[in-house]
Order: sequence, then structure tokens, then C-alpha cells
Amino acid sequence: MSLQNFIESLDGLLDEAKSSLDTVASNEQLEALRVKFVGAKNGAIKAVQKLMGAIESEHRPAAGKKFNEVRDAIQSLLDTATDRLGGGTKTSNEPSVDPTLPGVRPVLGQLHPITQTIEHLKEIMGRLGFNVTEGPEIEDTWHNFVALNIPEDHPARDPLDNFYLATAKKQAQNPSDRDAMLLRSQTSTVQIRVMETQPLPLRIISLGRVYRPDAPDATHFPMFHQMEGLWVDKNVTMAQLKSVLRLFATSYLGSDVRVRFRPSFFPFTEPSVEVDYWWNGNWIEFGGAGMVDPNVFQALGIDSEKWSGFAFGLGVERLCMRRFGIVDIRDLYRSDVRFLRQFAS
Ligand code: FA5
Repeated sequence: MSLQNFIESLDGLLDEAKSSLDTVASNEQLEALRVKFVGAKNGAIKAVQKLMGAIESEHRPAAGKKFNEVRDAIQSLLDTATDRLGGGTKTSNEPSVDPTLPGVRPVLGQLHPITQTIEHLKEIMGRLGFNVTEGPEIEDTWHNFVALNIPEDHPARDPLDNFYLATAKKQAQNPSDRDAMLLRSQTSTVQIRVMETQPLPLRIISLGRVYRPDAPDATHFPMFHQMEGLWVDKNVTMAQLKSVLRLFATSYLGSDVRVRFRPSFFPFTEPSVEVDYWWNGNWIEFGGAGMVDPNVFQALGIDSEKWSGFAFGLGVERLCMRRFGIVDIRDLYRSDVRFLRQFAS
């Protein structure tokens, strides 16, 4: 092949590339042209390169130079077309997106209503001087029952009413087994842990999950949260307990909330009460409370002649439901974002 013919075919190829790449209108067409001109297997450039072998050796340097020029020129035409269609590094000032289109609003997460409630309760109780403490969700029977004055034969310890851990299977046969572990059934366990470790006087709350094999219904769930409160000092009275709970209820549920105390029984308080609020024509129980039983102080080596205290345990879900107007506790745990999103913090 003569040098002249080789140069002519290269010029022809460049002309063809120019006219098609200057007007290419879509990325699909551009891709087809890229394959056509510079495709590694059957591209036109490749085909012309193969012809170089047939050129007389004295003309080969000139042919190689021309080949390189045309190959680079076609590549730069491809780059320009790519930029123009918005596919590559931008070289023109033309925006590749339409800035006048409305933006896509990012979906923001938010705190679960129960988490919001917990934060709110901590804030209210903090203002009343209660410090926040924590305790483990997996407990031994000493903290969950024995130290709380719940005797071995008490129905509250029944394996059917608790989530004993598999390691404690033998508990079913022997409820007095002190090594048995369970998912705590109440946050009152934290009362014991705090009095074991912190100096008196003390004023604490503890918020966390508790577990009971209760059948789910509108107001019961097998996992729920409680807020435990404990105030131990000299001369703590039932009147103070009632004032604190009333203050708490009006701060959290509004000044018009109606609260009532019903005489009740808990092994670890004496006297004991159950605490209800009025909602939608019914009294709803939201917690239990009472004066710390001297037996509890004694189990911990605390002088019950010198120290007195009150304790309370409130259901966090029921407080949250009342505040947000949620009528079925199960809705809180269906993980339906459309439902949960309604309760923005
Ligand atoms: C107790 O758990 C006592 N530890 C409370 C206490 C603490 C009394 C300190 C005295 C001194 P009770 O089992 O009643 O008490 O539960 C307290 C609250 O937890 C209930 O009023 C209710 O609001 C909530 N609750 C109980 N069971 C469930 C459940 N399955 N689902 C949702 N909330 C529940």
C-alpha cells in the first residue's frame, strides 16, 4: 500500500468521525460510534493500523506519525462528545443537570416515640433532683426476687410468668435455685443494685426494658419499659411520694390530668399503692409505688430505723400512649415507619 493511499484513508476516517461525533445526540449513539472508531477488536482505527504493515519501510515513520495524529484527533472528538452529553469530565460551562428542577428532599430519621418519652421523663425527673442510673436486663433471682422480699413460693416467681434463661432450666424444678438467671420482670431490681453500691441518702430513677410472658393486647406487650424511682433519706414520707408522682404526672401529661392512688400490695413496699390516670372515660393504671419495706432495707444491711424511702415503677409505654394519643401498645412495636413518623420529636 502506498503512503498516499494510507494517508487518504486516515483523512477519510477523521472526516467521518468529525461529522458523526459533532452531531451525536445520545449516549447510546456515542457508545456505538466509540466501538465503530476505536473499538479494541473491530474498530476502524485498528483496521487502518493493520494496513501499516503493507507500507514500504522507508515511508513507515511518516505513516506512523500520521496514524498517531488521526487516532488522537478521533479520541479527542470522542471526549468532546462525551462531555457535551454529560458523561465525562466537564469542559464546557453547560450544566449537565437541570438546576431549575425541584430537589429531592432527603428522608430524615427520628427518634422512636418510646425513646422520645424516655428522654422527656429523664428531663422531668432530673428537674425534681433524681439522678439516672442503669441496671442489667439479665438478672439473677436474688436481685429480681429475694432482695425484693418476694419469697420462694410467691406466684411472681413462677416459671410461667417469667423468662428464665435456658441455662436456668433447672429453675423450673427448683425455684429456690439462686444461680438461676432471667430477663428482669421489673426495674425494681435497680433499687437493690443502687442501695448495694451507692451511699445514702439517694434519689435515683432508672429507665429500661423489662420482660414478661404477657399475651399482647392493647395495653400489654411481652417487652415493655419501666421507669423506676427510689428516694431514700431520713424521714421520707408517703405524702412526699404522692407529691412527686402528682408533680410528675402534671409535668408530663398536663395540668388537667386526673391521678388517683389505690391501695395495693407489693412485697417490697408497705404501704403500697397503684397509680392511675383518667383517659377516655377510664382509669388506666400506669404504675405501682409505696414506702420501701423494712425487709428490703434489712436484706441490704441498711438500718430501717434510721432510713426511710419510697419507690415507684411506672409503665413507660402507657405514659407515652397517653401523651401521643396512641390507643394500642402493639402499634409501637410493629416497626411501621408510616405510623411512627407521626410522632416527630
Ligand atoms: C411493678 O412492676 C412494680 N415493680 C412497680 C413498683 C415499683 C411498685 C416500686 C412499688 C415500688 P406492675 O407489675 O404493676 O408493678 O407494673 C408496673 C406498670 O408497668 C404497670 O402499671 C403498667 O403501666 C406497666 N406494665 C405492666 N405489665 C405490662 C405489659 N405487659 N405491657 C406494658 N406495660 C405493662
